[in-house]
Order: sequence, then structure tokens, then C-alpha cells
Amino acid sequence: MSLDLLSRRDLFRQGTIGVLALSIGSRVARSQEALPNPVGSADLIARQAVPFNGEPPLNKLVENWITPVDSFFVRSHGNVPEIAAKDLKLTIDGMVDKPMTFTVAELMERFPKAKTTATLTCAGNRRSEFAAIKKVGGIQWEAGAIGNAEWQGIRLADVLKFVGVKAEAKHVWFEGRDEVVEKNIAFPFGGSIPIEKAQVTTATGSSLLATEMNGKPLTPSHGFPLRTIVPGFIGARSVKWLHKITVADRPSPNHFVADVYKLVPEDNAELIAKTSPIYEFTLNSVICVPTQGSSVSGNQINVKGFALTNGTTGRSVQKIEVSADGGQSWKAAKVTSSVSDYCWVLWSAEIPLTETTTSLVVRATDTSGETQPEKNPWNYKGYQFNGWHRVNLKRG
Ligand SMILES: Nc1nc2c(c(=O)[nH]1)N[C@H]1C(S)=C(S)[C@@H](COP(=O)(O)O)O[C@H]1N2
Ligand SMILES: [Mo]
Repeated sequence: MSLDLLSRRDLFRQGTIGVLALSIGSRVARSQEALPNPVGSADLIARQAVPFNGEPPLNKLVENWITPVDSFFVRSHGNVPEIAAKDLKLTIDGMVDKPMTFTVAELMERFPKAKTTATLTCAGNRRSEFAAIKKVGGIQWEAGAIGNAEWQGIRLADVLKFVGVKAEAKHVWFEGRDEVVEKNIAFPFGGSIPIEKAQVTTATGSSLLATEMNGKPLTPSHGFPLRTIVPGFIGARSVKWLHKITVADRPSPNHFVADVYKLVPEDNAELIAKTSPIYEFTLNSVICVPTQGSSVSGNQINVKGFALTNGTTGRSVQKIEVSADGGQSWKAAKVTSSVSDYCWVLWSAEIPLTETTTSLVVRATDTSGETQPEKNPWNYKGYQFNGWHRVNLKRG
């Protein structure tokens, strides 16, 4: 493997430039403390101050099928890099016929514009609910690390076709311009997707190199000036501040592909190494109104929320059911939003309340027949929580 196919992280691991790594690491760690929260959207609840990570309150989240940028969750592992559009260059290398470098303006000029609506959700969404079994480390997301937006840019497939992908290529790696600091070492965030996903050219399923979100340039927090959008895949594969694409015969060795986004029962390096990375998100549904712990009165309640499939091409949400008796009896909810591939649906249900109603639960079933489990297995890194979502109520 050539030097440039190794991530900086791997060099650090091998100790070849360990001294340099430490000095870069501590410099970045200091400047990271000094930087202010670059987001400050009033609609987001901060789950971590620096770097800023936040999610909207759930009742706000389901006001719109297209999530306004102000209430769209932010998940950043390092500080938000402030990059002028003219200063970002995208390099495409690895197993391609013509390695190339483009400015964002050159990309937008050369390739046809493409648009897709897709839901982005963090693999750690609902992580805080693992605490009912055993608390998991990491950002304690409730259920708002999800949003649905209109993304515009160009198709990744068109760029790959232009540079010519070699026959032995199997994966496409992405690298961001941010610097993540862990254990005093600074390295870029990276993602990776199988080549077939990168080469999709359907209207709804194409992976994009996006410059716009909801008709406006991306904000710095959401990846300005360029990010990937991979419909149906966990948010971590939609790399912000994108400056490098590498075509390869294996998944990226970047920490966030090789070690982080994996479903493992324990912190065991050998097991983590042989577990494949998470790509698609998971079948899910959440009650957003009433909110957790609300006081309710009367004999009926309007319940609202969102639901989504597991991101596999061809699946859609078939059924959303709400129960007011802990899952003994269920009532179907109605979809109240648009329906589009790789997008959540919003739903609503009128649910009768009795004197003994103390909670509401929801579950979704997709067109393949898969239903959310009542409880999902615990995993060490706290991903893909999709047990029945429960809201506890007080009788007012
Ligand atoms: N460069 C870079 N890209 C990134 C991240 C990051 O920290 N750095 N976080 C990823 C994760 S884990 C998620 S869930 C999404 C969140 O996108 P958003 O902040 O626009 O909502 O971005 C992904 N892309
Ligand atoms: Mo994420």
C-alpha cells in the first residue's frame, strides 16, 4: 500500500512520526479549548459544548417534513473548520485512471446538478436509552439526532465515471478537512462506502457531493463548502468539509470506519477489527408529541412522531402502531407527510386514554415485514437503538 493510501492515523499508530503527532495533537487540543461554539442555534439542545453537538427538542422536530437548518442536529467530532469556498480543493485518487483535483466551482461547472431529499441520522441516535440496560459512553443523544433535508450538488457517480474507476475497486473513501483530537493525536474524520452505493444514479438514491441544504449554501456546521450525502446510510458516511476521495479495494483505515461505527458487545480490539462497519441506518419510530413526562387529561390524545426504514433500497414504512397499554393492543397511525425513498415519514394517531394509561409506545414495520423489536440488544458503542420508543405520561 502506498504512503498516500495510509491515513495519518495509521502513521501515528505505527509510531513512525509519533513525536510529530504528539506536538500537533497538543497544539490542536489547546486551540480546541479556546474556540467558541460556532453554531449557537437557539433551536438545538447542546449535548456537548466543544466541539458543539446538539439536537432539537422532539416536538419541534416533527413540525416539518423538511427539517429547517436551525433545527437540524449537528454532530461534529472536531471543531468546525472555517473554509472559504475558493480555498477548498477536492482530490480524487487511488484506483482511478486519472487522479484529479478540482475546486468546488470546477466541480459544479463540469458535472450536472443533482438534487435529492434524504434523511440523515446519527448511528448514535437514542443512545441515552441504552442506560436502561447499562449506560454507554459517548454523546447521550435522545431521539433528535435525525433530520430530513433537500440536498443539492452533483452525483458522486458522475465524478467517478469521469476519473475512471479501475476494475479492482470495491470501496470509496472520504476524508474531511476537520481535525479530530483523540488521546492528544489530531487526525481527519473519514468515511467509506461500497463502490456500488457510490455508483448509483437513481433520482432518490444517488450519493451526492452536496453544496446546498434546503436551497441555501451549506452552513459551516453542516459541512460548507462540500460534503457527501449517502441516502440510507448512517450520518457518519456523509462526510463534511470533504477534500479527498480515494478509490480502493477495501474499506478506509480511518478510525471512524475501522474502529468506531461497529456493533460489538464489548471493547475487544480483535473483535472490532473483524466486525464490518455499519452502513445502513436502522428501522425506527419515535413519539415526539406528547413529550416525555407530559401531563395529560381527557380521554383521547393526539400522538405524533416520525418513522423510517433501515435504509435498504426498495423498503418503505408499511405500518406504524401506537399502544397505550404497554404493547398488548395497538392502533395504527396515519402518515401525514410526503413519502420518498430514504426519507422519514411523519405520522399522527388519535389514541384513547384510560385512567390506567401511564405510557405510550410506538413501533414500525417495513414492507419487507421487519418490525422493531420491543428491546434491542445492548452494544458497547451504543449504536442503532431501535427498541419500541416509550413516552411516560402523568395523569393531569
Ligand atoms: N468531516 C466530518 N464529517 C462528519 C462528521 C465529523 O465529525 N466530521 N460527523 C459525522 C456524523 S457522525 C454525522 S451523524 C453527520 C452529522 O451531520 P450534521 O452535523 O450535518 O447533522 O456528519 C458526519 N460527517
Ligand atoms: Mo453520527
